[in-house]
Order: sequence, then structure tokens, then C-alpha cells
Amino acid sequence: MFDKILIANRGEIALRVIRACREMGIQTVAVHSTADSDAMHVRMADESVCIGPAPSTDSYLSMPAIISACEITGAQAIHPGYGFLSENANFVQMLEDHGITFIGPRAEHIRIMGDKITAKETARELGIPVVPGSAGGVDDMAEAKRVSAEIGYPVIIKATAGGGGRGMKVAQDEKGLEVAFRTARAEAKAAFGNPDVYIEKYLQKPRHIEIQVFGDGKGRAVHLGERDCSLQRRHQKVLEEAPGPVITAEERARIGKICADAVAAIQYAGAGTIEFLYEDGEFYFIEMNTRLQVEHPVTEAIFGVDLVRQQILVAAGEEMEFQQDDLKINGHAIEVRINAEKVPGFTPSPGRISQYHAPGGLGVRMDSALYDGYRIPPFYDSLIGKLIVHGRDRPEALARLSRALGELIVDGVDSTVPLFRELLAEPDIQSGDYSIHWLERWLDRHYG
Ligand code: MV4
Repeated sequence: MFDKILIANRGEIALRVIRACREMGIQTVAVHSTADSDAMHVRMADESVCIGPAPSTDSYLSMPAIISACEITGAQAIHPGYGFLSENANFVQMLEDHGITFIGPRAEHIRIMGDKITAKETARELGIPVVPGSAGGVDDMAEAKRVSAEIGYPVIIKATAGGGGRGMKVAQDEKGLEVAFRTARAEAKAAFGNPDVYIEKYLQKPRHIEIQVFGDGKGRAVHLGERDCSLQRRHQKVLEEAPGPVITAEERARIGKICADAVAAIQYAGAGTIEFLYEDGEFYFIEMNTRLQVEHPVTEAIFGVDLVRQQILVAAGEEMEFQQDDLKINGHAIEVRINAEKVPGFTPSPGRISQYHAPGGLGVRMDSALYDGYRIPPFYDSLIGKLIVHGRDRPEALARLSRALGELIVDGVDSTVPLFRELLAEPDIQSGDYSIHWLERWLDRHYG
């Protein structure tokens, strides 16, 4: 096992990793920018290294600075958290050259899943159901029309280099396709330096369901059910829950086994998420994320596992501590993302936290790096906390969420806390009747 791990991240996820390390008796190294000298992850780690100025390109994204910090402190492994360098195949390769262990999958798997066409092609070959669409890229209008007529309108045009919803265009008919295809390619070239696009059948009212998988890197893998992440705004998730309110035990077992078998077949190492659109009882692969996700705690809550601990074990060449048969769902969990943002525009609201009080009690987990008097710097993501509740069933989780939101105090900046109090009053949220479009429509109706 490692003696010392460097955490190449900040905020709540850095704390999350430090906590797992501490329970395993592993020393921790925090890295930070000059803007984060007073950050909680720096205080909580055993050691810290300043790796550069405030902009993340010069600090949290600086591979030489992070590798130097490893060499200076003698850290043997790096946990990347999410975002930043967590899905950078070149970084993983560079670490290998320096004899540092990356706590995550192999560079090859990150690279495959980073290209959306290769990812979809690989998923299809591994037996994962995919959205009907073009076989690979589509580079001229005639082919775009042929493919679209074959799969039937409406269709969606996506950038190969895109992801996270950037560079997508919907076409209702052949007339619309002409404009959509041209703009999609132009925008993809401008945004990603790569004009390649592919075409899929457009699903009109799906849910976003993602399957948590975990592999030991030697051909054994399990699934840990699904999360429903349909409540989102502009591709930013707002609330996530597990299990999905509309997924049956049979559906879970079936798609879960497909995903676990697929990642076992490629000897995938560590945590991964296979994202699907779900409509009319069918799952359609869209992407795979080769990292620990922001919303992993809802899965941890219902399965009673520590995913970060398992990531560290597997990276050190040890066995994960469960098999598929050990993994039984207990109750229901919901996470809400607390962002320092002003609703309804979701404009960032950095500044000084004049008062912070975390909720507690049975079934409540608050993952946050906030403290009284902390100054939220304006340079990074606006996520300042995640409130995760767990109950015996969905109604109990909802009641607990409402109770915990009542206890939570985040003063001094605008936040998404009041939004959640409003959302909980909505019958569709109480019943679980929402699709990927629900929140944007609700925001339009309430604030539009
Ligand atoms: C789609 C789709 C409908 N049909 N693909 C958006 C992000 C990217 N990961 C995939 N996305 C979508 N792909 C087909 N064939 C609708 C979306 C989509 C979406 C997906 C998940 C969560 C929120 C979303 C919001 C708008 C559109």
C-alpha cells in the first residue's frame, strides 16, 4: 500500500480523498494555488505544496508543477478527484514515465472514452445498447441526409470532440438538417479545433440514467446500480438520486450486468460511469466518464461502500473489498449541489462566507470545504458543497432533505440553497416525474 498520496485537486473532493487516506493510514499531500493558501484542503492535509498562481492552467492543470510536488514530497500516487487532470490521458502517461501511480484507469481507456465516436463504437462492440445513428463520423451533406432519412427525424448532430452537451444541434426535418449540419461542423471546428460530427436519433423526453461501475484492472468488475441525474440546467447537474425513481430491479440487474461485463472485458481499473438516456423502458449509451463523479456519494450511501478507498486499493494492486453478490441496495439517497451562484441566472457569486452551519443527524452527509470566514475565490468552479441524505425509502429521503436544508446556513454569498427549498415543494419532484428538460422548463415558468 502507498505511504503517501498527493491530491491533485481542491475543495470538497480534495477533503473527500484526504478522509479516505486518513482512514487507511496514508499520509496526504495537498497542492494549491496562491488563491487557495487558506483553503480547507490545505489545512486538512498532512503536507501542502503551492504549485502556482490562481489561474488553474498555471496550477491545478500544470502537470510539471504537480509532478514536481510529488517528487519533492515523496508521494507515490496521485488522486486526481474530478475535473482538472482526472481525464487527461497524457497526464496519466507522463506519471507512468515518472514512476508515479495514477489512481484511476489506464491512459488507453481514458483516451478511448474521450473521443465520443470511439467511445460509442467500443460500447457497441462490448454489447452496450447505443442510440441508433451513423456508423462513425459524417463529413458531407449527402451522407448526413441519407443517414437521417434512414434513422428517421428528429435527429441530433453531435461533435466527436464534444461532450457535456457542447456542440449539439437538433434537426426536425431535412430542411432543418441543412442548417444544423453546417452550423454543427463550424461550431465544432471553432470550439474544439475538430469539425467531426456524428448523427443520432433524437430522443425527445429521456431521463439521464448513469450506471456506476468498478473494475479491479485484472478482468473483474461490478456495477453499483444507477443514479438518476435528469435534473440539470445547461448540462450542469443540480440534483441526483439513487436508485432512479423509475428503474425496476429487473432493468437494473440487466443493464448493470451488461456494464459490469463490458468493463471487465477491457480490464478497466477503478471507478467509472456509463451514461445512458432512458426512454420508454430502453437504455441508450451516450458517454462513459472514466473518473470518480461529483455525485458518487448517493451510490456510497445506498450500497454502504467507500468508493475512494476502493480506488486506492485497486491502484495499489490490491483486491476490491466486494463482489457483485455483496452489493445490495439499502434505501434511497439524494444529493443536492450547493453552488455559490445567484438563481435564476446561475451567475457565480464568490465572496466571504459570513456564516456557515452544516446540517447533521441521522442520514445526513455534508461534503464541503467551507468554514466561517472563508473567502470563495472567483477563479474556480462554483460548487461549494454537496448535501447528501439517505433514508429507508424515497419519501423518507425527501423529508430528510427538507429537514437538512432547514438546518443549513450559508450566508455571505448567493447560493442554490433557496432553489432546493422551492423545488422540494413541487409535486413532480415529490413523485419523481421529471425528464432532462423538466428543470429548464420550470425555471422558465417561475423566473422566465
Ligand atoms: C442526446 C439527447 C437526445 N437524443 N442524444 C447532452 C449531453 C450529452 N452527454 C448528451 N446529451 C444529449 N444527448 C440523443 N440522441 C439529449 C441530450 C441532452 C441531455 C442529456 C443528458 C442530460 C441532460 C441533457 C440536456 C439536454 C440534452
